[in-house]
Amino acid sequence: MKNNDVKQKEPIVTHIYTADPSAHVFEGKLYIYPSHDLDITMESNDNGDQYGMTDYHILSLEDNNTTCVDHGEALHIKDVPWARKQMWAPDAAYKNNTYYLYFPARDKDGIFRIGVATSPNPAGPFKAQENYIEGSFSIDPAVLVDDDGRAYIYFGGLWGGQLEKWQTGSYNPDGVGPDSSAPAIGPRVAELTDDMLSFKSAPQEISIVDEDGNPILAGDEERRYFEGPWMHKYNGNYYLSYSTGTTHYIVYAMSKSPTGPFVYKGRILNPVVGWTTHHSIVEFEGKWYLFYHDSSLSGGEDNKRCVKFTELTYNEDGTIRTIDPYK
Ligand code: FUB
Repeated sequence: MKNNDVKQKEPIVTHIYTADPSAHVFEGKLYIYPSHDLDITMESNDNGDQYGMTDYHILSLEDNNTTCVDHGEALHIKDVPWARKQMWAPDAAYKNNTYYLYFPARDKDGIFRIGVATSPNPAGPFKAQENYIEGSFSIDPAVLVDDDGRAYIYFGGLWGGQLEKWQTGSYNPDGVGPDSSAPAIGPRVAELTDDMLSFKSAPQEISIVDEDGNPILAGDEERRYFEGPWMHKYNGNYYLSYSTGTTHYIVYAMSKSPTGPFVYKGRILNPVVGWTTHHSIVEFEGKWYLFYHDSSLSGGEDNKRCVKFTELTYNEDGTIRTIDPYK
């Protein structure tokens, strides 16, 4: 792979703004499923109104030294019957000889839901289901198809992602986060049905604890879950990695089970230029890579980001070495 030897990592594409990269190896290539940031200047707010995305473009990298291919528009919001605005961070999965694109958007009532679209090709175009996944809410879906064929979807994000509003199991527009001394809100996980289009049962909250088994608290902003979950497996362990939002780290926790509880382990990526940080982790041709974004391409505008990647390495005990994006 190129880019690994340069200190200032380069964006994988510069003709469009991209963010929230979910990387997978499909058909021997690296496919990247990012958000497609609009080329507009917007003031940032805590509700995320500056992220007004309307479509997805899928990117691919063949191997060493190939340029990244933009496969064009794979899905537009006008072709998603239930969605009104803000197509945020997507993910993709392969099963049943079909590619599935999972994506969040606000529905007609302004509530974030998660939809799914299908295609025979990893680069799309994708055809959306008529309605969002029943029982879905919030943002940032990430799907793991486990070695036994069972598939799990992880999701959830605070603030604009509305996760605070779902603590009772139904939508409370006035819902706020817990006190700083109470356990933090966890991401959600649901097993997917065999056709990958529905939840098998109601989503469960994932517990993230410290090395002593105590829950990470809401006030522990350097470790608590904020948004952008990713799940990968290495040497039989499950790694849940995520953004800490307000403190701008990508951190991770480990478990022997895909549904946890997960034990907090440490930082993967130090803060990048721009408010958000969002990543994925993938193995390709015997090496592990971290895909992430920053706002360097736009000179620091939060809503105009660019996807980058770098190599990720493990220590002997399976812990991950922290990456500084600019060293
Ligand atoms: O791209 C919009 C939102 O910003 C994503 O859903 C979050 O994870 C953050 O990156």
